[in-house]
Amino acid sequence: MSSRRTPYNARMHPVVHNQLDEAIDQAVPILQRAHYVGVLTGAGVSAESGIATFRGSGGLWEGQRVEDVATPQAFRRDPGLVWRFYNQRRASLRTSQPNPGHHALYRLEARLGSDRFALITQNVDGLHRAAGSRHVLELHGSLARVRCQECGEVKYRPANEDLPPLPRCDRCSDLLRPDIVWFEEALPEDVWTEAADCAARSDVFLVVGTSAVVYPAARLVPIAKAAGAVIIEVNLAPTEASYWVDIGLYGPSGEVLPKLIAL
Ligand code: BJW
Ligand code: ZN
Repeated sequence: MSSRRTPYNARMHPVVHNQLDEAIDQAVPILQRAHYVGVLTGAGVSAESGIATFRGSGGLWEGQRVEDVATPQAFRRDPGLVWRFYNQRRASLRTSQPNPGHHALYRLEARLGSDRFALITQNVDGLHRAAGSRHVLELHGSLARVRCQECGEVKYRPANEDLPPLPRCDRCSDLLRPDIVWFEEALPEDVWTEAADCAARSDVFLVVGTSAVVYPAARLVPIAKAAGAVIIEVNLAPTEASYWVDIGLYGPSGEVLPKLIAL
């Protein structure tokens, strides 16, 4: 067969592919013995659902300066531009479904019980809950909620609902904003505190599909490590978190997680 026809994974990563099977075999018994499993996910876990990641080629921010759309200053300067960006993202969710990676994490929680499992996500797409996961901590907010910039009221507005170009609050008529954590904004304190507690309680901590460059989310990895967790990374390639990682499973999470969790 010519190299043009060889499947991408086999052509680009023949050695890594063999190592992947061995690494999964190593990770499975560790996961089976775990008493408490914490998971940190990022945009990569939703890539196979057709949702763009943030960084790198084809990333959401390749054609868009982050400071033009994902900061409070940007919203003050041009709320119409920011809402156009978020309304496009809400619209793209209408055709997105959870993929086998989301489903595998749901099965892991179902097997352990929600009191022995926490799914901490940086994603705002709602796909973990759509897959059935229950103990989900959304660090960076949700595309399915809006918040009044004046009175702070938060409303659930699912992505299949059209919003006007500049939506307004029913209570005080001021401008609504996406209930998303932008750069330089604090994470919701209760969510962050619970996430840090769960990381510290984990004896296995999975880091899935995140570049681990955004703080404070990335701090959860050393928090779990310092508390004695085995750190397992699932990603296409090593990341900033890899320094802390005990077992690296380098392949698409929609393929790796079902194997890891089925066994
Ligand atoms: C696959 C795959 C497949 C692909 N299978 N894998 C200097 C040092 C430390 C911190 C700072 C600093 N300067 C500024 C800060 C603070 C800042 C920060 O961290 N900046 C860094 C970028 C330097 N953090 C903040 O501002 C936070 N707040 C805060 O710190 O408050 C205190 C404060 C107050 C006042 C002043 C300063 C600080 C808030 C952070 C909020 C981040 N929000 C965003 C945008 C939300 C809006 C939106 O969604 O539109 O959240 S940023 C963006 O990045 C988004 C994501 O949740 C987040 C993480 O990205 P993620 O998920 O890791 O995606 P990618 O694209 O980076 O990576 C994808 C990965 O998947 C890759 O590794 C691929 O290989 C992999 N992949 N396909 C498996 N199939
Ligand atoms: Zn209001």
